[in-house]
Amino acid sequence: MTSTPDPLHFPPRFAWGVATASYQIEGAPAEDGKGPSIWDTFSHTPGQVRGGDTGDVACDHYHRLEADLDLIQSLGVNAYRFSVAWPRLQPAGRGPVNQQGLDFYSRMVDGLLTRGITPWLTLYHWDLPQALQDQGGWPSRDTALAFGEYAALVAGALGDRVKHFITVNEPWVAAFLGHAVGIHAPGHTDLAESYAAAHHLLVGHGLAVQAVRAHAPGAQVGITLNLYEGYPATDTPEDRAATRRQDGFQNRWYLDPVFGRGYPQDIVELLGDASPQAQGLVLPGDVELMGVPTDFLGVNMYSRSVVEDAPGEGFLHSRAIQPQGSEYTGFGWEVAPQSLTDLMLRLQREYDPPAIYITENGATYPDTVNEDGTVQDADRTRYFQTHLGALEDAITQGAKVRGYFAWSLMDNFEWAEGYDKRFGLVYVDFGTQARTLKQSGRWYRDFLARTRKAVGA
Ligand code: IFM
Repeated sequence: MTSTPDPLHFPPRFAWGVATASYQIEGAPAEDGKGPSIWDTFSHTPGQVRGGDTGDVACDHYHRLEADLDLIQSLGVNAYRFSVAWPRLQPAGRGPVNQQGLDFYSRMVDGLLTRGITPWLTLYHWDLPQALQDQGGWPSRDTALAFGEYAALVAGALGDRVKHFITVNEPWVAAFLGHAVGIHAPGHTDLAESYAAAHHLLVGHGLAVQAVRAHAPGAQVGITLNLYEGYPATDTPEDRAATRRQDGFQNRWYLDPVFGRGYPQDIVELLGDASPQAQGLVLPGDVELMGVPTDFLGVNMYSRSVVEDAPGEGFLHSRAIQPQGSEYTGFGWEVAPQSLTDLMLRLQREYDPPAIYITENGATYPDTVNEDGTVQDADRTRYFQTHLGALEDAITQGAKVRGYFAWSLMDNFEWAEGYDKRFGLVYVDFGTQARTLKQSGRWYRDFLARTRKAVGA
């Protein structure tokens, strides 16, 4: 059973934060020497993003940095997770740093530290330099090598002040939605290509960990995976086996290599010719590189999967279903807080990470601004309450969870859904750029204030 969270049950020095990503909030796509990313290209391709939306302006965060840092501070968080836009630093993906791009993130880091907020820097949240895509993108091993160089550059430039690095955000999304389903940049639809991309994202992760260790000594580094705990639709052996396959596809394909075990053999076999092994992409040393030890596992959790056997459907012969009687968010994702407890306990039991950070958790609902200017997002508020309650349950049962980042600080460019799907604690009027703290934002702020009081901070 999940409950409302008790501040006292979270460990001391817990990271309490909010999260964002560069392309989703910054705007300024061609300013101060920035090069184009695959998301600039993709969003400008007719028919790819709902309503023809692009990230050209987004939350205009690039021009509103100081005010947004004040906004973050007003929530009472002690940590902020953001991502660096690779093409701001290296406009063509390789080569010397673009100083103006670096200055922006340097100002951000200083502004956070001045406000008593710990920066959590994600190196890759999907905005690959277009120049690297033109040379083959993630399906090419060269992109992983370039990513290692970029990671060294960022760690060297900011590692004197940034002590927490996340290498890659959600490789499953970048690889599968970008290269097999085609609804994310670069918009390709080839299963084998998507597994080549996934492999190089994991190799790139390993190279980035090594780069952070070399150039930012003492910093902590890990990867963020989007994980869904799986449950069989019925208790039949067929549905249980299908759930295991789905888990291999979604979770174990990334967890196993990151924890040094290489790829799960059951999924390698199901993939056949599309597997990275069959494509000859797994080079000697790759298993060690992908599994290079990290300091924490970042987990993005939104929902669970309920799975039934479906012979002949896709290479997994399974199907995710939406159980009747459940509650769903505006994305049609089931609200399933108990699965967060189950997921945390399972990760601790099966992989034993040194620490787990929830690097994203949140919900989209169709918000409306009332006549008095308030946004009463009771559903989202309850979502945060119940998920923090579920996290508390996992912690009291032994999961080493050390931080939580709400997704997201503010409404932003939600990828293929454009501005239609709002995830923010803060409502953004995209016409005026006015920011309004929602009910959920007030709840989170007040919960954090109670937490600080409870621990005497
Ligand atoms: O907005 C995204 C984010 O960029 C990555 N994780 C999921 C969020 C909601 O879809």
